[in-house]
Amino acid sequence: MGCVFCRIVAGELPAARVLETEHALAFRDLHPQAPTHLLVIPKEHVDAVADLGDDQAELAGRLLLACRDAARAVGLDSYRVVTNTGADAGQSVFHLHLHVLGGRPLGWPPG
Ligand code: DGP
Repeated sequence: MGCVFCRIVAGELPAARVLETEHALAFRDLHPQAPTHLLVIPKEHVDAVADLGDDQAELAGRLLLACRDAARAVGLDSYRVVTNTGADAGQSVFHLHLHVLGGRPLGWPPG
C-alpha cells in the first residue's frame, strides 16, 4: 500500500492520533503550520474533494463533524478548516484530508 495516510489508518505508520471514529481519523500534522494543526481523513481512500462521488455525501458530512469533534478534543474553539485539492492548491498527499488549524490569529486570504 503506497498511500502514507492509508498506512497511518492501518497502523503501519505512527501518528499522534487525537480522534478516531468508524469512518474518520484525526491526527497531528507532522509539519504544523500553527500551534495546533490537525489532519482529519476518511479511513476509506479518496484522493481529494474533486474525487468525492455523489454517493459519498454522508462521508463528506462525517468528515466535517470529525473536524468539529477533533477541535473540541484538543480544546480549540476558534480554528480554520481547509482542504487543498490538486497540486496547484498545495496538495502534497493524495488522500483526502481536512486541515484544522488554530492556536494563533490566522490571516485571510490565505496565500
Ligand atoms: P497537503 O499539502 O494539503 O497535501 O497536506 C499534507 C500534510 O500532511 C502536510 O501538512 C504534512 C502532512 N504529512 C505528510 N506526511 C505525514 C505523515 O507521515 N504524518 C503526519 N502526521 N503528517 C504528514
